[in-house]
Amino acid sequence: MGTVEPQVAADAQAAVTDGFQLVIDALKLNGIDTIYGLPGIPITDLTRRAQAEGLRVLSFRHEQSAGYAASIAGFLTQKPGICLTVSAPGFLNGLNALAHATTNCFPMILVSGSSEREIVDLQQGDYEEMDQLAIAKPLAKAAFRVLHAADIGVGVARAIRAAVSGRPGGVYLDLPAKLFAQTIDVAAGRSSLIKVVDPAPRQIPAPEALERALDLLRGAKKPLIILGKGAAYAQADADIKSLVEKTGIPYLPMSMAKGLLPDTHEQCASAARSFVLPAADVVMLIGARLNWLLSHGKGKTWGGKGHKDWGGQKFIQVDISPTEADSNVRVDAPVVGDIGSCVCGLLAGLGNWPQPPADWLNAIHEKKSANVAKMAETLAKNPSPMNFHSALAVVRDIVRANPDAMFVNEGANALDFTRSIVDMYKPRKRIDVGTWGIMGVGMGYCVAAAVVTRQPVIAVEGDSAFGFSGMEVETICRYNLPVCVVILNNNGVYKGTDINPRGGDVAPTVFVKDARYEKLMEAFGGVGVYARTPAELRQGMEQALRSRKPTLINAVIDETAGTESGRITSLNPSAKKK
Ligand code: ADP
Ligand code: TPW
Repeated sequence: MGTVEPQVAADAQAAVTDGFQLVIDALKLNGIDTIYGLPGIPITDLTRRAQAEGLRVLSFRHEQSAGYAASIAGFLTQKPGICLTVSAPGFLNGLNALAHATTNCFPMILVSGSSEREIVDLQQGDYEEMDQLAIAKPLAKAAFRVLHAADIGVGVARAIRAAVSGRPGGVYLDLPAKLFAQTIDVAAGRSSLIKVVDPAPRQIPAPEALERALDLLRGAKKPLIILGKGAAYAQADADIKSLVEKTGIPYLPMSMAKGLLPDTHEQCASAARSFVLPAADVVMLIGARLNWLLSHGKGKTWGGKGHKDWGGQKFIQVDISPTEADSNVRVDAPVVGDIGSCVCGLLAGLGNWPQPPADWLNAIHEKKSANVAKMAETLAKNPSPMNFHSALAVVRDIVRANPDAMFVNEGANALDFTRSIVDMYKPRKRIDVGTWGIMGVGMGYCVAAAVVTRQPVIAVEGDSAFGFSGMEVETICRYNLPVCVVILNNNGVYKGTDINPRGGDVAPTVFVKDARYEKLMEAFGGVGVYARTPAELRQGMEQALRSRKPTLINAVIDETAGTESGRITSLNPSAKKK
């Protein structure tokens, strides 16, 4: 081989691109500006180079938190949240979040590096060997692997389309280590990339489906609308508000749909939930499934005689998934399409809409008033030590004064009480445990919420719930995010008073008493607050929102407060023999 002139060598070098670069280019071309991940073989250089190319690369302490962050970024932005992990164990740590995204209908792409295919497939024991694609498939909406640099553009395009089109979900993209260093001609690389056109196409509902739904709703004596997180995701806020207000129909927001219309809205029936569900005759679900969170549309919650009996309601279901209707009970009027188009179609067909019968509205109003008054009495009490109610009365005031703040919530009692006490005023502010009632989303959600919305974040966490992602307070401090974590600390899972009848170890639900969680935040330069009274809690929260400094408030509450599993005690299997 002869020697090569230096200039020629430089030109030759400049004329090729590699797998690292093509992944970055493909993401950027599709408007993706943030990666949530954790570096290591084989993706460390990908994180460095992505950062050098202007992508925001947020590094977490555990892939699960990075994954949850990506999933909720997807929910908030309608763009797939990207989680980047290393092979086998990193991939598995991220997989929980991928499954969570699929279950919750959030668009997310888990991108994992993987080991050498030839060795993995012959099971010869590679570094972090695992057939990741096969493992991801059942938990993802779709899963792809790219073997050649020239296919990176297609791989990323397919992943984006799969994540955001139709019912959104989690997508897995497998990138073997060898791919990153592969080089191809720059021009060929450039032309292999795909800018996805119309990644989530509108899906227009059939006119007869709209008519069927409107006919059913028009004839109802006791109509009810249920808004789910699909409705929040759809970002059709103004039309949803119009539909609710023009029809005059009372509505119930599911947890993450709170604030789609302000919870203080006259038509909001949350405070009369147990009255309206069994009493309603026609129920229109908009982006909500009749899963366990709605008692499967039957049973006593819905006025059915027995555990599994239909309560007699007729259902209209507005959903993008054509197979969702009839999943639990008969749906008389499915309206299949994207919520924006469906709601727009419903609005157009309203005509001269008759308001719901006054006796229905009055009955709801009465129940609401009575329940609100009862709750106000409870909230006004100031017991010592604090309990869930007296602490949450403070949180409720702070959220009312800061309606733009994002709100993260997880725990059992800490979740259930907060959901019913703390009103939300704007769409997509409340993000929580979702369809699975999962613990561990907390700090990952805080990071993504702060980064995506640039608003301050308030997180109300059970002490157990917080522990699942607690180390990410370092991440919050590192990026100096305006996050105020409030731990409702009752010394354990559900509460802190269980006793081990045999002595020795403490009971499985009990933690170290009077743990000083606030010091964890101080360890990384954030602000820690130890709050034993509502006044101390209020002061801490106000200061956190003013300063925008990472803050953790350890709100000590009565360790006897709380019930097993919060409001879902009945889901615990109970043995006949104790
Ligand atoms: P919740 O837990 O709030 O009751 P679910 O997660 O059970 O809500 O239901 C959300 C539903 O919304 C899913 O069935 C999903 O298919 C649907 N969905 C999500 N995005 C859209 C959209 N853009 N248009 C129509 N339906 C959607
Ligand atoms: C991934 C089971 C549900 S709620 C909860 C656990 C462990 C914690 C409740 O205690 P906390 O709240 O947070 O202190 P509080 O107010 O009731 O005292 N693992 C996962 N997800 C779930 N849901 C569990 C376990 C669980």
